[in-house]
Parts: sequence; structure tokens; C-alpha cells
Amino acid sequence: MNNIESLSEKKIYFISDGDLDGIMARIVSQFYLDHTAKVIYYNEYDRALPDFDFNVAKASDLVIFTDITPPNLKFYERIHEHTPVFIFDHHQSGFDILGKHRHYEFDVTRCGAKIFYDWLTKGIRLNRVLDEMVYLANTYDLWLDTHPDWKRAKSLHNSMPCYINWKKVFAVGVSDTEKHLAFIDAQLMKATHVDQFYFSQKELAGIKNQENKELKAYKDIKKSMHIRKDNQNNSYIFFESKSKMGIVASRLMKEYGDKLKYIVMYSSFNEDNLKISLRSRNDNFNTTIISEKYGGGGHINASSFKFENREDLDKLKSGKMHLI
Ligand SMILES: [Mn+2]
Repeated sequence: MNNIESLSEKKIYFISDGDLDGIMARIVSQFYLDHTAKVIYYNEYDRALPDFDFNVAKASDLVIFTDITPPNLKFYERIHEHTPVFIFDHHQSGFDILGKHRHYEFDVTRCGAKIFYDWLTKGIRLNRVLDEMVYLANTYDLWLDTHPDWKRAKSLHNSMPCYINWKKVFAVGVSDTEKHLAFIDAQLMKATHVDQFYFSQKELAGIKNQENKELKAYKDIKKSMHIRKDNQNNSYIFFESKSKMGIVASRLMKEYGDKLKYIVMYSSFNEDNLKISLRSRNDNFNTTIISEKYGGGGHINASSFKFENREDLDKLKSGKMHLI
């Protein structure tokens, strides 16, 4: 019996991140499991999983986490008391907390979707289009920006926003679970009906639009950013922006080279936001030293945390406080 067959007829609660990696894991699940199992999906950017439904978990045969983990041991135990938990993830901080538990597929060299996909499709003939999509999501999520397929991988990420119903997002708000439904359907159509991955005309226009926004964000950030030195004499950049922070940070790090240790970013898209994102490059600096100090976590080169209050955020913004 292969892994897909082992899940047939099962009631599954499927929890996944809200980014391309998390959404791709969901696409894999929808493609292979939706016709044979009863799957309820929950996508979430917030790693605290505020809308996780313990009743749904209790009523399920299995809870699957991809590209995200239960935020703490207590949370995990509360599910595991009634229902088996499978985790497919590549975040070191989650593994540090839950790594010794059963059914944990962990690998920092593959993204969450790829870890899940490889496990699920073990021993079966692959779908060429889906295989390509997972490969591109992996290339993007691991930020392999010197890879020959980087541009296509980034384009897959950039093809997501053209499917979002922005009017609805701004008028009434849309959950992370609903947000990418049209993107998911479009990719499932490709996997079902063609034998070679491609970008549609709509997607190509959307990609171009995102690239223009990227260039604008880069120019704006260059004008408004601050280059600072922390208490340990590390040079870092602080900037805030409404969008495209990750891609601009990556460009700045290449530009400034090894003398720049890390970048601290704040998204001003939402006024109530207290989240700080950190980036570094290669072995130059481990950002989790900072994020874990403030109760967050993530990867060596990309992690985040949330301030508990507005005052600390304001101090950081004005340069009155350094994170270390
Ligand atoms: Mn990921």
C-alpha cells in the first residue's frame, strides 16, 4: 500500500502556511487526496494558528501540518491526545520543540511542499506538471537565487496575486484559507489537463505587474532606509515598506556584500502590525539569534518575531533601540 492509499477514506485536517510553499502543499493534497479522502483545509500566515479548530482536529482521523508546525508542545499534545499528527516541515525552530515526536518529516534542504510531495508520491508515477510546480516552489522557498530556474520560480510566486480578489480583501477581508483558491484551481487545471507546465496570459501580465512593483519598492526603500550599527558593532539595515520586502532585502544584501550582517524589516501594510522580519545571507549571520530572543523563530537566513507592544516598535523605528 502506498502513502496515498493509506490515507484513502480518511478524515483529514490539513494545516499549511499561507505562502507559495504552504499553498503548493495544499495543491499537492487537493490533487492526490481530495477524490479519495475528506480533507478540511486551513491556511495561515500567523504561526500562532489563531483560527485552528480543535473540534475539527478531534473529529478527524489525522491532522497534517505542512510548512508550519503546532506553535508549541502544549498545542501539539492537545491535538495528539485524540488524533495522530503528521508534520512535514523545514523550519528548525519547530523541529527543536517537536522533533522527537513520531511522524515528523524534517529536512532543511527541501521546502515544506516538497517534503510532503516526496513522501506522498513515494512509489507512484509522477504528474509532470505538478512535479514541475513543486520544484519551482522549492526553488523559490529556499531562495535559490543563483539557480538557473530562479526566474521561473520567482514568476510562479509572482503569478499568485493576480488571482486574489482584492476588492473583497479590502472590503470585508479574506481568510488565508480562501485567499488563493482561484490560484489553486488554475494550477490544478494545468496538472489535470496539460502535460507541460506553463504560465497563462493572465499570469504573465500579473508577473509583469509584480516586477514593476518590485522595482518601485526597491527605489522607495533605497531612499527611506537606515544603515545602522547594533550594540555588538554589526552593520544592519532597517527599513519599512508596504510590499516586496523579501525580494528587496535580497537585492540589498547582494549590493552591500558581507559587511552588512542582517536586515530588519517592518511591513507597514497593516497599521496594527507588530511583526519584525529578519534576513541575512549565507553564513554571514544567524537571524534566529535575534528572533528567538524576542520569542519568534524561523530559519538561519530568514526569521521573524512579534513585539509585545507598540513602544518597542517605535524605538526600533526611530533608531533609539537595537535588537541586539
Ligand atoms: Mn516554507
